[in-house]
Amino acid sequence: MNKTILCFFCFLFLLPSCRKNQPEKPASIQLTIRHSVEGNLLVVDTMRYVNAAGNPFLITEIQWFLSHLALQKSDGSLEPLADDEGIYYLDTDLSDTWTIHSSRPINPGVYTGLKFVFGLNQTDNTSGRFVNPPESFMFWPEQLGGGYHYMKLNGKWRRPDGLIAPFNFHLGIGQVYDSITDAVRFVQNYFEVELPCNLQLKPEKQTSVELEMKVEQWFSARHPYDFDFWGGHIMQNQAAMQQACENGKYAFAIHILNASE
Ligand SMILES: [Cu+2]
Repeated sequence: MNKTILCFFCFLFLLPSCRKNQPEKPASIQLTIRHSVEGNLLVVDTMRYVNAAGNPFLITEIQWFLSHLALQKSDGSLEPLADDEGIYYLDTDLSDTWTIHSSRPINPGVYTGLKFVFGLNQTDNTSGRFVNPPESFMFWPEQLGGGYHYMKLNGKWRRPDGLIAPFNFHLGIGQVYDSITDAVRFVQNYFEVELPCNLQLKPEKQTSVELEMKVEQWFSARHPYDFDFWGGHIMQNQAAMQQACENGKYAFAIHILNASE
């Protein structure tokens, strides 16, 4: 066999294996945040909702952070959507905060879950981190533990005496005060959310996913949250914030919208 023919056969033999070694082109993902009450899009500023404790209430706005957003594989490994801490500020009044795009190449493949931190973890939650509004407006007072609100969920409820009272359902670092010395211990109230899904990301394709916050769950999932009992301000009430966070773990759902061709 002459050398040219031999080389040609070698080339044919090597070609498929060369192809196999080429890395797959990355995928991308777009996450849209939807705030709902009992399955319907949140309608603000009207007294149309009643929570599990029987309080008629309205919502004026919701501002919150989610961070460390990542897709999860069946072996538990994570594919983060960003190279940094992946901190996102979401605001029912600011529509441009409702969409999150992956900012790094995402490995194509099958993912079985979406994972994120509600709020900011202890390492990320440092005072002065955000210098510009709206994020900077989320600061949490230094004497209450510092850093930032995880969430400001603001609204009003109708008290049994008929008066409409404002509530600041605000979550952040909690405090436990020693009854004798009055020394304060801070409590990290952030929590992780894991949402199972079956997501197949294809090379060079953008997949759209909806992350739903089921607002009513904050007041009902595990504890009927009673505004008449807790009052309108809970930033210094760790018992109330704990109940809220235990409810909040069940306030999220994921929906796969489409994988664009
Ligand atoms: Cu507050």
